[in-house]
Amino acid sequence: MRLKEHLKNGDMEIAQVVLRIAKVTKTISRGFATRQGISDSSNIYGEQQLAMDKWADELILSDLKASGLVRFFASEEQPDILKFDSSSDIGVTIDPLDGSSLIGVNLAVGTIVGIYRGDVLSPGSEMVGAMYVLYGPLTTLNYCLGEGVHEFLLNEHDEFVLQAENLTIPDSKIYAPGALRRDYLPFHKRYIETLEDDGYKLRYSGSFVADVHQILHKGGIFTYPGFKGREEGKLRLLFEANPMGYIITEAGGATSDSQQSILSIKPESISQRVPVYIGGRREIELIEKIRKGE
Ligand code: AHM
Ligand code: MG
Repeated sequence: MRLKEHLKNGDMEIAQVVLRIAKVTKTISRGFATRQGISDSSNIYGEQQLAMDKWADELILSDLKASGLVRFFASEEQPDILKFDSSSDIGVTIDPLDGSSLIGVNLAVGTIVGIYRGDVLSPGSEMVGAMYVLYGPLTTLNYCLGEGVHEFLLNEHDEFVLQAENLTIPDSKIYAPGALRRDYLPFHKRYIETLEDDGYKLRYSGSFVADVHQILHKGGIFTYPGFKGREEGKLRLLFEANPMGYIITEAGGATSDSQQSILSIKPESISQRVPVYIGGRREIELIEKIRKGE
């Protein structure tokens, strides 16, 4: 089944937005080969990687602006929330290419999208949907509009076709820990040591969207914590933590900043950062318990 057919029983306005973005991600997917290549020096890479980020941002921005479907648009690449001409109240957040520092070494990166009715500066629990596209050996699209997490594969005919419906996060002992160990805060250090003592295996690529995708399929925990010198962490609430947290929560997992669900946080600015724990419920309960017992 194609993405369009899969979306036909839901909110048609939101479905249109998902389809528009899905179409643009096909162009982004082709762009890795046509614009980037796998060659040249690291210096040239640096410049090209940046160009790929901005290019992806421009593509999505101009498409959604022209569509008339979206009123509010916030992107990790833009300083402010943009307001488009539209009679709808749909708000969209975009991380156009998460993990882009890995493009030059051919590891998986992705586009992350949050969807709102109204203001995007709202708690993640108010999202009406989220999706992400992962550009790996295959290009896959996962979406959730409040009724299950579904996965599509970009096939040889350039169509997103259904791979799996109603994904649920399994139980497993995988951990994907960001940040430097020497900068861990004491409660986080205890958390990581507890996982290690319990036999958790390290699986971390440095691409948030790819690492969380792995957790969705295999279980366990992704964390990019607050750390010494930056207690608010690195990852962004609006563009990264909320959409992926929404999807993992809808798949039966959970999310936390170590004290509360990330989805309950009211953002104060679009660039707000947040300590991130995303994964199975057991692992989320554990971090909150350890933090409380500090
Ligand atoms: P980006 O949006 O600039 O790509 O930054 C986000 C990325 C995440 O994908 C990843 O988890 C994290 O930054 C890794 O950061 P670092 O390499 O600094 O540990
Ligand atoms: Mg990012």
